[in-house]
Amino acid sequence: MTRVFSGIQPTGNVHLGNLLGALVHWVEDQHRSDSLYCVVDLHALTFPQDPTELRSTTLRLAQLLLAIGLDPDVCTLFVQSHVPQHTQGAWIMECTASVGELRRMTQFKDKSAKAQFVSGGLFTYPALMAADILLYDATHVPVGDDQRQHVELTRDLAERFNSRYGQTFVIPEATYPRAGARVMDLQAPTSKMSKSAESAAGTILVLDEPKAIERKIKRAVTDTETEVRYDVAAKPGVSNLLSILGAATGRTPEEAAVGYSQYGPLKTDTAEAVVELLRPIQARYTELAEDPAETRRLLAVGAGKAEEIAAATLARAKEALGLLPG
Ligand code: ATP
Ligand code: LTN
Repeated sequence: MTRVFSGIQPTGNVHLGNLLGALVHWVEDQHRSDSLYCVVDLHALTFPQDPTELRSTTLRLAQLLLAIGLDPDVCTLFVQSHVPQHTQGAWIMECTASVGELRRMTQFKDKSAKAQFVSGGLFTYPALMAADILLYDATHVPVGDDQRQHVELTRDLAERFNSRYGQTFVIPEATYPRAGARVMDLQAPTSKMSKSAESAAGTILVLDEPKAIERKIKRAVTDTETEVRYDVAAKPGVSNLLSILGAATGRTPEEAAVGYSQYGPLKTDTAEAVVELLRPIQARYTELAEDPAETRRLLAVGAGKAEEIAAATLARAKEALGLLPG
């Protein structure tokens, strides 16, 4: 049996790139594997957060994940800080990783170069992520390209621990979304759609109103030709619209291109497809948002299921390390 684990940080708003590049695959995977999905609020603390905002973003992200189709009867959905084994496992992983290894993480280099305040947690972040994964004996970790190096490090740490202390952790493997799932910025189609983009006009949020979605897609950057063709290098803007249209309607970008000879109709249909894709998600989200107590109940059930697995793995690791049983 495969076991899937993945995490998403409760920072900023979920955009179409997160949805098509990652979250729709989570929804599919839950039916194929034993899956755990985690709102990684402790990872968000690597940068100072406003407490009120963090609390509400964490709850809203969980509601959005439920609205997208994660079914708490099928998968395990929980909040990282609700399962205390994550921080305990992180310490063990910090003591397994070398400073040199952590220093080589490109995400740390990028983020610390831009930050005014660089916390110790930002540096040890990959050790917490390794603990997230290893505590659940995950075999597969669906992530975007940016997390590739962190999953590689997780494998190295698990192997090192196992060879020092005996077989304890399962060695996980990263899985990447199929090609074409990388959604680009509508205003700068050679960069990925991102919550930290310069212009909000290039990013479609999952909770954007239909009018806003239509406006953003209508104004999307294309090129001076008129031909509709999927060619990422020569026509990044048009190709991005075709991948979005394709992903929203279950087709490849090439299939989506058939029948278009002008940009106008392509944009109108892409906007309509995105609005239709998001409509049921937004409706379910609105319902869930009216009953925060129910979401918190579901998260408590998820945390209970997660803790059962995490506690057993942590006990195994502590025993292997020679920590005196309490
Ligand atoms: P941002 O660049 O907006 O900060 P992110 O990568 O930080 O986005 P996360 O919340 O860290 O987003 O990641 C959630 C998931 O969404 C990750 O698996 C990430 O790879 C994926 N993802 C983010 N942006 C895109 C995109 N434009 N296209 C496809 N997948 C994406
Ligand atoms: N670092 C990831 C989020 C994350 C994660 C994980 C992903 C934290 N723990 C475990 C997969 C498995 C990010 O920033 N996208």
